[in-house]
Amino acid sequence: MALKIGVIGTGAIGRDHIRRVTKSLAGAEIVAVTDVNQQAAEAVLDEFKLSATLYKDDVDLIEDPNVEAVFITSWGQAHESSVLRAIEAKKFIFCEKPLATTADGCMRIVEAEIAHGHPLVQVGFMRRYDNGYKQLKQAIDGNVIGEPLMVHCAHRNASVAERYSTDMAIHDTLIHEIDVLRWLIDDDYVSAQVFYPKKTKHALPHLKDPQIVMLETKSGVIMNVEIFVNCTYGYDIQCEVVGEDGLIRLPDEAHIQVRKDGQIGIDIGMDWQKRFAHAYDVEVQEFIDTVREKGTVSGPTAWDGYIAAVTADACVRAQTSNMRENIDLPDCPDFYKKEKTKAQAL
Ligand code: NAI
Ligand code: ISE
Repeated sequence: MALKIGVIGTGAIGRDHIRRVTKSLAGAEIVAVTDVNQQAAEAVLDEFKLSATLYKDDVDLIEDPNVEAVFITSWGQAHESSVLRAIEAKKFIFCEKPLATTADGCMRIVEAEIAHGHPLVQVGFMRRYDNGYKQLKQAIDGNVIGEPLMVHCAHRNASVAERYSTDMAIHDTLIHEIDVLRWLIDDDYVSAQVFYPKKTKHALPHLKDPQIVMLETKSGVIMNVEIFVNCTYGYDIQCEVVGEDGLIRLPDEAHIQVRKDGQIGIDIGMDWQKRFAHAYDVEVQEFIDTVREKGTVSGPTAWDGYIAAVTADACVRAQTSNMRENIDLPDCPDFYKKEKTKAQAL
């Protein structure tokens, strides 16, 4: 039987996940949708010729007994209440990043999931499913470069919407590196610091762009991440890990090389939808398969969402203090330690 999914938020990524579930993945169907912009939801139903129920809000959708799993792809501020309701209704949850916009909000979700007693929540940190990052992880775990010492990254968007603010460079953009670097190095953060290079003429007056964030881990690894969201030339994700015995670098997506008009060119794309298309497919397919076949979830957890939020908060503090901000992380609850071990065995 196909997994019956209800989608809350049918904007850019909600629509994209509906497309992949409907057109390219196996084992699931969209049975319900909702969006505060009801016309947007209707348009998506029409576009994919879905006979799903259109609900006026998330509460009714979550309570529909026909909905077995919920995709939360609304704006970040709306995530917490939908996740908490879905946990209460014992539905499996795939929630886009951020899990919640505050660390306290993420902690409320962690506590609700622990009280429920079984994992229900997967957070949409899709980079863990990207082939390139998986290869980096394998190399680090296989001791190919010895102990990692430094990580140099860039997260560049061609442009951003007018509403994008300086702190969104952390909560909305850097949050991907916060999660994936901690997963790669398997170490927690202890401090964060932010630097502002010369500002680009392409950023609106209210936005500081680019920014450089320095993160330090417990074992002393230093990571510098350039966030540049008006780089204009394309969507460009770079990651280089320098170890004691060598260096590994995230590969670019494989695309043909075009030699034309006296130049050599390789398409790098203009947005995240294209760059991480395969990672989103794998991430969502694994969610579907794990829920259907094992009655659980196995991807990035609510605890990972909480750690990312605490780290992001320290980075936001560092944006204004111009100081090195400490990151104090509590111990991982046994519930998530056990679930991590189980997920690795799946
Ligand atoms: P969007 O603005 O294109 O779409 C969000 C949709 O949610 C809108 O249609 C809006 O009307 C709807 N919405 C807002 N509050 C709602 C509520 N309470 N109930 C129902 N619908 C509601 O935004 P986008 O880019 O699709 O982002 C959505 C989420 O996905 C954000 O949390 C964002 O950070 C995340 N995201 C993740 C990406 C990734 O790489 N994993 C990429 C892009 C977005
Ligand atoms: C967006 O919300 C994403 O999650 C993209 O992956 C990221 O590159 C972009 O900066 C965010 O705004």
